[in-house]
Amino acid sequence: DIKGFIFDLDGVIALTSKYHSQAWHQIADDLGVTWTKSLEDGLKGISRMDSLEMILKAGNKENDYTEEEKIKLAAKKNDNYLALIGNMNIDDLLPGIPEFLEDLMAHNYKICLASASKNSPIILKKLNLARYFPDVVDPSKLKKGKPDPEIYIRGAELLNLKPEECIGIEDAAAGIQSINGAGETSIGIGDTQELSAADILFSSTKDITLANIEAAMKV
Ligand code: B16
Ligand code: MG
Repeated sequence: DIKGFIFDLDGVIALTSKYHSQAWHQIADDLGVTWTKSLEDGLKGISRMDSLEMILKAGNKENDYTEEEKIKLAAKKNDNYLALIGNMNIDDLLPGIPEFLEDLMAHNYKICLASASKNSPIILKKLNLARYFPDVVDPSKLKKGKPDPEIYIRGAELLNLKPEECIGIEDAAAGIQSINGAGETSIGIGDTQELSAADILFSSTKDITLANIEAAMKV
């Protein structure tokens, strides 16, 4: 039986994924790396330093920067990102998410956050959602980021549940891989092709309801 839900943040709860992309796009332009849709999709769910490595690799520049320079570039991306989310408020919540969280609370499901983002506590506050997430996986304590299963395994542990009692919700292929590797049920939000590994797929957050999930799990 499902007893808990583990949420990704960027791209599932709010459209911050768009701002992460814009912030990295600026850095890629500065570095002279061509920005493509596949690079943009590949960065979703990936930690800050791993994202920078991916961008440098796409431009064959992985050996051109010292560790110190890389840390500065990553810090610059975060400054770009924080500027972009400066005016974010509850209007930036994805449709259906507040209702779904209320419904989960009403049915006594356990809830936790498994975001790769070190900014997620600020964002939960800005979106007035902190009360739904007493449990948040700390991404700075992980050995490996998504697509490794560690973050979703840690989420189930925080909830005191077995992986098979948990559903993970993700917008990124790396995240779905992480949920599946943890032995949990995966829900993908987005594109069928990009998220073909998801156990259940919804095209929009509007469709994530307990009734729709129950129906999909019986099939
Ligand atoms: P930060 P998620 C991920 O969050 C984003 O999808 C990814 O684009 C970002 O690089 C990563 O967080 C790290 O974020 O730089 O804020 O620590 O999708 O796992 O909620
Ligand atoms: Mg995401």
